[in-house]
Amino acid sequence: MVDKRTEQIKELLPVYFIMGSSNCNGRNPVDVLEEAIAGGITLFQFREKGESALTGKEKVRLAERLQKVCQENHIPFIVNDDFELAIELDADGIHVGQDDLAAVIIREKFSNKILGVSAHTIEEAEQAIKDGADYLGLGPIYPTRSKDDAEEVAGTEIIKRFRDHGITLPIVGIGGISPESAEQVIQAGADGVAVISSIASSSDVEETAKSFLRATSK
Ligand code: 3NM
Repeated sequence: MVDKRTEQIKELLPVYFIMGSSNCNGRNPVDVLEEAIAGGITLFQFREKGESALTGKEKVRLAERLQKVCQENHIPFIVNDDFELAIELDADGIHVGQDDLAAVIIREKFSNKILGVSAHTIEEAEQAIKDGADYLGLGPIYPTRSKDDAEEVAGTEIIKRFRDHGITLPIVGIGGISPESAEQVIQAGADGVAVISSIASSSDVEETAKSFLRATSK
């Protein structure tokens, strides 16, 4: 039986937009987020990474502005990796990778918030499930330029493999996903797609977000 929390998480995942200031082609991230929300994104993650990433007070200030936009539009606000920031802002959730603070510790301190974990192997996925993850991020599905230390391209097969193994936790595919490829990711067994560049650097952010929504709701 699928529980209510799992169903609620699945509903948030179809078009999971991720970005920070360095992903927006010099545009104001607040404007980009507003346009993405107008196009129908279902969840947002603040991921301030890379060489030109903001730090300290500037990072917090941007996070607060983006969180406010999310709150006004009833889109949950997830923080990538930075547990202190997630606590400080009382974010709706946190997403961690395998090299970040252990999911089990976060779940202990962040008991009723959304917890996402990136996994690349069945073992990592099973550990994340034990630790109390709400969803798994699997990738990179396709080649990506948005993550310097990305693993080898896994293809949509990774999603099929995890589902065939009996993993029922909600899954988002991530890495190089476009509106054209999103449907394949869903067909492989994902509940949604997590996207940075295709939306953040689109010349028409709202229309691109709409295309993702159409592709994932087929
Ligand atoms: N994590 P884009 S790939 C943040 O494989 C991230 O775990 C990945 O950005 C993983 O949509 C990735 O621009 C980057 O390819 C996704």
